[in-house]
Amino acid sequence: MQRLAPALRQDNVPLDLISLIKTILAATKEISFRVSQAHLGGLMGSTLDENIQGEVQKKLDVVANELFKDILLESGFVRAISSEEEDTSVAGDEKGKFVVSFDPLDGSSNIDINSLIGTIFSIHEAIPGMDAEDPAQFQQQGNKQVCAGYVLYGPSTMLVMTTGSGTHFYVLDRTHGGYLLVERNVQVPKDTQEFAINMSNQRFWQQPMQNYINDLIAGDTGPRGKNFNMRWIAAMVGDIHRVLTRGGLFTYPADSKKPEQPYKLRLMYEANPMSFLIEQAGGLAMTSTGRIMDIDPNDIHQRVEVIMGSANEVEACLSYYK
Ligand code: FDP
Repeated sequence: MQRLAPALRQDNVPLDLISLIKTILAATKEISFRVSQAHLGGLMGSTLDENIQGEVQKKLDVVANELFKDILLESGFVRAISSEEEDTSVAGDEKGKFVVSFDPLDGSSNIDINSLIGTIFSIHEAIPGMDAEDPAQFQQQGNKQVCAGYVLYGPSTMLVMTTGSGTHFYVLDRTHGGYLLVERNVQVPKDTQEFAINMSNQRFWQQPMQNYINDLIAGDTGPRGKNFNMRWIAAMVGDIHRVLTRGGLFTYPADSKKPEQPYKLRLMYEANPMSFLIEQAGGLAMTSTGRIMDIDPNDIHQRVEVIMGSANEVEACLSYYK
């Protein structure tokens, strides 16, 4: 099995980006260890704080965020970072070539039940001549990402990453401490009979999504003429991993639960990196009105509607909005 650095060189990834990726992965190895220790390390439960988005921070969220922040800002490769757990972007090295957005631990509600969680990251080149302090560094579309990935802290610790030459799977080999390539150019099957959505929000969805899901549930007695299965891990990182592994449709649609906040997932460190991975694996990553990676970001914590996965099923879903 190939080690990470030669696999990246094979994809012609520049050396400075390889160095940054290795820096990110160093942090994930420590997070993987801490997650596996859980109660033993006294890291279960919540802090007394909320992040800027009003979500209660778990102790592991905070630890993972500090680890990432420190390692990235000390690396010299990074002009600025933005994180789910930071109110604003944080300046790094003025000479840093990259900006990094990350969700240090996605799926926080799974922490306490010893279930799937992961780290998501997205890398852009810094805008030449723009100050590290300037939050406009992050106003770049997803289609400008030079790398995106996630690390899943499951029964094995897996890295799923793209630098624009396909989406590849790696596994952390604890015997030598590095990530090994286990599957190159993963492909999301075009068709699927599996979908992932939080069904408890059904009454709050817009009519097109209500109609689409009703037709999936009707199965072979409805217009789709086939039965569908539903899966919901409740951590985007886990649900997208299943879609990349065996296909499926994942959606977090617009809803009217909180009228001031119609969308749940965040563009910069959830939707964009997952879109890059899904598209590089032959899937589609859309909102009901267009491609996620073509959205012009206006805020580091911007939220967005997400419909992604097997290409033909995403098209089928979008046809209900026409
Ligand atoms: P979490 O809040 O547990 O961190 O955006 C984060 C996220 O998890 C996603 O990973 C997940 O898909 C979604 O929220 C689940 O939210 P709901 O339980 O509110 O549907």
